Amino acid sequence: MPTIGFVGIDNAGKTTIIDVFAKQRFEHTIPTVGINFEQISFSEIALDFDILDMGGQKNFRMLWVDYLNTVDIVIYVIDASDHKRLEEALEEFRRMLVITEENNVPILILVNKIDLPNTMSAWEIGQRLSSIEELADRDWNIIETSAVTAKGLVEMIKWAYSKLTNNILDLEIKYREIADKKYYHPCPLLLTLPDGNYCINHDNFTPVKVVPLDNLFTNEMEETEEVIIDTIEEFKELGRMVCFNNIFVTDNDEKIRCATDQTVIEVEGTTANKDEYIDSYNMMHLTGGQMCSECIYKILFSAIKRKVKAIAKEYKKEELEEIYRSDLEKISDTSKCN
Ligand code: G3D
Ligand code: MG
Repeated sequence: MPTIGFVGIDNAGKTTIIDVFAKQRFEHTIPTVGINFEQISFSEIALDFDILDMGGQKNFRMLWVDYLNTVDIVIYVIDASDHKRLEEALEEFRRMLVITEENNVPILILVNKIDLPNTMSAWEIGQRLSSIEELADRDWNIIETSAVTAKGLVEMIKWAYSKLTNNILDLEIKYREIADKKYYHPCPLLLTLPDGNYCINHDNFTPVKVVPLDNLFTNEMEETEEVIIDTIEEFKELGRMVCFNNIFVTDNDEKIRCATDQTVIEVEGTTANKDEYIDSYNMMHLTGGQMCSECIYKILFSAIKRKVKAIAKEYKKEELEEIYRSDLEKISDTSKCN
């Protein structure tokens, strides 16, 4: 089984990124002690990876020497928001290059936490890297990622796949095209319940009526329209935006929309971004569909997390922890849907 080594100084985000795939949820991480092993299966591409999560704290970095010789590729994670520790991250990067020189394994650099404000870009960090002599003869690439919004994670898997198999991983959303618009059905924002209804909010269960999209474009339009209008009214009374069972995008759209009333899809005050949606849809497929609700919710709630981080300075530590905890409960509580 091929092995990917995740390396980088502590707090870069290695464990969080691995957890998105291995545990399919976004949780608080605890600092990695020593080395963690994970195995990840991508059912869509029939590929299993061993993952080595190498503790980045100073005491554990000597372990890199032993383990880096067992990996097939290295993913080096840098915290793009931590300007103060960039030098340290680059210094350890150089050390990693020396350790892996003989095996000459390909290296992917993740400029991570790109969702946070005032981050360094892949271009800026790439400039710094290009002056490192030891990197000159290596096969390397650099991308921006976020374990919170899932940005770049599909690209990361595509890169790993191509290095390990010499094939290109082709991931495309399978849309249906109707009336010049691309539809995905059913909307993955909805969790299917055993009784055929859908649950749109993990924390606040509401059964959602299913309105088949095809009827919108047939002679039965009148009746369907009534159903839609009724349902929209019903949900307006509940004070909540609702997507039925379809979403659509046009090439010009940046946000994803409900196919029935064309509103931008919003859950708990957070709008769903098309790119983030596409990334998470692809991740869902890579993991055999298991990621659907977790991943989508992770993305939707990431905006709340971003807001919390942005106003962090105005809060006391305890207040912040409380907000964080309730956010995380919303993300992970699927009990009311099941
Ligand atoms: P490490 O394994 O490289 O040491 P961790 O790092 O995965 O433990 O992550 C350290 C902290 O960074 C965690 O915060 C984690 O939630 C956060 N983090 C990881 N990736 C991202 C990201 O892409 N964006 C943002 N905003 N935060 C990220 P906590 O608060 O849990 O200690
Ligand atoms: Mg860790």
